[in-house]
This record gives sequence, structure tokens and C-alpha cells, in this order.
Amino acid sequence: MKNLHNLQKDFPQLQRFPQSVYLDSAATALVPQVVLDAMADFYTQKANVHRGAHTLSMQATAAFESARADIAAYIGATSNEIFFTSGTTAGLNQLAYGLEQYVGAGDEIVVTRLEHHANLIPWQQLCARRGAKLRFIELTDSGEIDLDSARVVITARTKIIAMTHVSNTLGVVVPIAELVALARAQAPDALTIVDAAQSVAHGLVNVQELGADFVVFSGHKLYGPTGVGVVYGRSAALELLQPALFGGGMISSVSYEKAEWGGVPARFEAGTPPIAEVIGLGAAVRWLSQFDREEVRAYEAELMAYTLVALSKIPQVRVLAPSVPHVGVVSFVVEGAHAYDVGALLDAQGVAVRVGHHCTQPLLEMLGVPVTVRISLGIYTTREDIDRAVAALQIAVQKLS
Ligand code: ALA
Repeated sequence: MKNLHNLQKDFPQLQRFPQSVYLDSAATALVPQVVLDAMADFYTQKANVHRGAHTLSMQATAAFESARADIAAYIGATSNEIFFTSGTTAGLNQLAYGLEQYVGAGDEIVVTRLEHHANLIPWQQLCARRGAKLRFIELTDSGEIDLDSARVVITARTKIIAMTHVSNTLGVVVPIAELVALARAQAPDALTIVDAAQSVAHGLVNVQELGADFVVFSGHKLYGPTGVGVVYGRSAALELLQPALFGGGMISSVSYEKAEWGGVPARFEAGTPPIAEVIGLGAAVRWLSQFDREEVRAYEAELMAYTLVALSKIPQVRVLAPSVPHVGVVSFVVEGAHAYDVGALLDAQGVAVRVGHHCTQPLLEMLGVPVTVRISLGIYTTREDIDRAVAALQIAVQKLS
């Protein structure tokens, strides 16, 4: 296994901007050079997949399918259990449309109070189209999933449970395996869907361990390119999913009157797929697979604990959900200062963070905090990065208070 030290040299952006501190990996992670090389390799020998009888097309197909196999293996799945989309948002929308006939009037869809808009609005819309009801699993006062609430909300009427794995705003981990078990016991017809956008880069996604029917994530949070996402589906669940996009590549036969769908996963991949991006994501997971997953988890957990301690030493900083384990992200407010001012002063000192509602407007409104500053970590983040960011934050706090 490759050592976690000195991996920063693999990332061109870190080499190019050594004075900067990048703490926005939850929005989009940096990419190692091998990803760019793999994409350039495709574009310098460019051809479409699954179509041509010529060598370039066959080579593109082989690279594309080999990437599919490696990406599937990275999450404990097989090639015929995943299909590609343009990202988590597209994947969740494709599920919401593809399961439309599965949900009827009076049925219920359950989500948590933590959801990113991408795992909330598609279900609001599906409920509106089908006359179904959206219900919410509440949070405890500390910001974790309230399992008592889940026991009440998940019932025989539940047809879909869609839940984030890690909150992109609070960093709180949702106990997916427990909720899936609860669904099996209390809601025999419920399909379980996991938004793994924020967990997949932190070594937390093994679809066998999660046990959910569908798991969705984006390539660009996993050290891969933008424009590619993955939907995993258990074979039985994929049989229930209808295609939501129609066109080339997803059929077995077409007449002027009607069409028959191809097999899985082809029927869910209408049109030319994001070929270079899939090949790039394949390179990203191969790069990531060089590291021991447990070691990555332990390193990131230690760095997050270090970050929380450092933040707790600034009296004006109030961390959200301070008493629970955080994965990847931590949000905070600075008493008496606007988050955008804090973000601007950090940026002026070369520290990149995200500020805003993080596409979780209802969650932050519920918590009484309209916007926060968010620090997020990647595999390349170091203690020195945190020290520099905290020093910059101290300066920002002094200026603003
Ligand atoms: N969903 C991404 C984030 O939380 C963009 O920043």
C-alpha cells in the first residue's frame, strides 16, 4: 500500500498554488495528475464507445468498461450493478423519475432533515406528481438522526426512503445500515436510496455493508472529474427502475411505433456517455485504491478532531453539531460577523472555504443559522493546512469583531 505522506505532489493544483490552503473538497475535490493523463489519453485517441467497428472505438469501449469494473469494485459492486449519470443530482433525479410508477396516491416517501436540496426537491416533486406524502426523520438536539423518530415515520405506507450518508453541511454520519434494517422490518415495500456524495471519498461506501437498494455519488467529490456520477442499484431494485431518459444506446430494438429496452446498465445510459469522465474517474479510484482505506479513515478522523479542537480555541467561533463525530466537513458561525465576510477575509489570505447555505436551506433555517462557513478536508489536507487556516481565521475574527 502507498504511504499517505507526501501524496500532495500527485496534485497539480497543490503544486501550482503552494501558498494556498484548499479546504473546499466537499464542494469539489482536487484531481491527481493521473486523472488528467487518463482523460488526455482518451482525447488523443478519441472515439465513441459501444458503437464503431473500428479499433479506436473498441479501445475506447475497453477503457470505459474497465473503468466501470474498477469503480464498481471500489464500492463493493459489480459492473452490471452501476450506471453512469452526470453527477449525484442527475442520479437522484433519474431515480425519482424512474420510480414514478412505484409510488401512488397515499404512499409515503421518507427523507431526513439533513438532506441536500438534490435529495429533497426530486422527492417533493415526485410526491406532487403522484399525490404521495413526504415525511421527515427528525434530528436529536445534538444534530444526529433520531432513531425514535425513524421508527415512527417509517411504516408500511413508505415506498421510498432517501437519505444522505454524511451531511454536507454538518458532517454528521447517518446510520444507514440501521435505517435499512428498520426499513426491512417496518416497511417491506420501501426502496432505500443513499446519497453518498459526501461519504464516498472518505472510504465509507461499501454497498454490501450499507445494504441499501440504491447508492448515488459524484465523480468530482472522489478525486475524479466533474460531469460524471454513479448510481448503484441492487439487481432486484434495478428491475423495478424504469428508464427515465430515452434515445440511442439504451434499446434492444426500435420500430416507428415502439421500443424495447436493452439490458442493465445500458437501458439507463441513453446517449453518448461521459466517456472521458468515466475513464478519468476510473483512474481516480485506481489512484485511491493504492492507499489502505482504514488508514485513510483514521488519518482523516484524526485531522478532523485536530480541526475541531483548533476551532474550539477561538471563543467567537460556534461549531454546528460540536459534540458528534464529523466526517469530512465542519460548519461554523463567527458570532457578530457575517459568514460571507469571514469567507472573503480567509480568501484574501489564501484559504479557500465554502460559505452559504450549502444547498441545505431548510436544515439551516431549522437550526436558526441562515449561512455558515464550512471547512472540508480531503486526503491531501494536512495539519499545516489547518494551522494556516486557523491562524487566518483568528485574523479575520479580530478584524470583524
Ligand atoms: N454539494 C456540494 C457541496 O456541498 C456542492 O458543497
